[in-house]
Amino acid sequence: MRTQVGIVGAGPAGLMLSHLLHRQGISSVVLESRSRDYVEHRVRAGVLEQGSVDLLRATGLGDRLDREGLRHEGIELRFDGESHRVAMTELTGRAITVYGQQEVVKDLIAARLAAGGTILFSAEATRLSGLESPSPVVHYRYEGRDEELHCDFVVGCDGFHGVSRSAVPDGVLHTYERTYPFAWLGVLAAAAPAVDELIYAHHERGFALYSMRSPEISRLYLQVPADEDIADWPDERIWAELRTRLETVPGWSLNEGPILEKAITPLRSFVVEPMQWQRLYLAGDAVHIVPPTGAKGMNLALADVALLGDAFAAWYADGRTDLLDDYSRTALRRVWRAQQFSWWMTSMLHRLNADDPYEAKLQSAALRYLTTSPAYATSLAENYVGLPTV
Ligand code: FAS
Ligand code: PHB
Repeated sequence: MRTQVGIVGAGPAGLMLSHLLHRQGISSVVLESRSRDYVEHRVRAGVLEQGSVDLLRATGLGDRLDREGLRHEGIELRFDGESHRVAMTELTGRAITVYGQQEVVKDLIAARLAAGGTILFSAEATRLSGLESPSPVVHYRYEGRDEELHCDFVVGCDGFHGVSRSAVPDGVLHTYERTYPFAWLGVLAAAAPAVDELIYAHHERGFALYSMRSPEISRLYLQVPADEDIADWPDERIWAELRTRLETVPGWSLNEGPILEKAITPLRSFVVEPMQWQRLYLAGDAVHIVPPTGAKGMNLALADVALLGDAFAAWYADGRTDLLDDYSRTALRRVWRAQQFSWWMTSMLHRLNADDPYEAKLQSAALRYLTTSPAYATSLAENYVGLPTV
């Protein structure tokens, strides 16, 4: 098989890139190791920055998003038995939209297939070769056979556990990493959200987050130890802990309902530099991971490929290499901004080490300052809704 841009991974990054390239008349093939049903039902992120919403609308993918997405102009911080709203739109003129990652993925797959695009599901990329040559190859396994995809460029959008990053020879990439001694236990529940904006709660027993997917579906998270076993968390224990950490203001209670899905996700901060080697470009979770406290994961993936889409368009239209050469440096500016913001939100809102009361006091002081300093609140707000430029 031959195409101009070979893309490994049908997550938000890979699918959006294929969509953007198509709009520029550039061919691409997306190889995805899982089935279509699996990727369309995988529960992950839920918050779209203003820039991501603008990108989806500008590329013809705004209809269902505008119909079903929930626009939020603020978030709530809960700590020390109080709740404080950060009026993000008032402070920045921009907003977020709550719209599940799997909905973004469904819309992108539908758009690609409707436009005659090629997405091979259950096609696992096994290795990359010829990346130093003008015609690299993606080797993949499909329907029991070893196949080859010949292309001009390969883009690794295959997430943290993908094969693309490991195709770069040793010594080329620099890895920056931070792991956290805690994880998130996330649940999807058939319960109408008791709030119309997200609640970020700092509690002596640990962090909690009240989010949602629709007027019928809530999405809630609890900070748990990194080595926690989900088997130790029967539904009733989850609800009891959520009540303890979130029902901290008088007269407010959360809505409970059947838990549809629950999982524990480790928290990690991770960046690989550069995001390109020879004819291989890397985007999204394949090169950077943020703890989800800042709701940046999916948005960074979309921002990376928005840059790449323009860079490939300049190459194929005018043979320009400047945008391709600048891709890594330009993308990394936004990546490190999001890394710092996500680490800051995580450090301020999670229970760090229980036997250090001084640290807990510092966290309360930072949270209180957010409620008294418009400048500090604006800093949180502008990072949360997404900075137009970085
Ligand atoms: P993705 O991981 O979405 O997509 C990569 C794709 O590549 C996958 O479909 C994978 O199957 C495929 N692939 C891998 N290896 C391959 C191979 N060899 N051949 C072919 N295909 C291959 N962010 C939030 O803001 N909120 C959350 O609650 C949240 N929850 C998360 C939970 C989990 C378990 C994870 C891993 C991430 C979560 N994130 C969350 C972050 C998430 O949103 C990511 O940032 C986002 O999925 C990144 O998108 P992509 O880079 O496209 O990678
Ligand atoms: C989510 O809705 O899944 C979500 C929202 C905000 C976050 C992380 C996850 O910070």
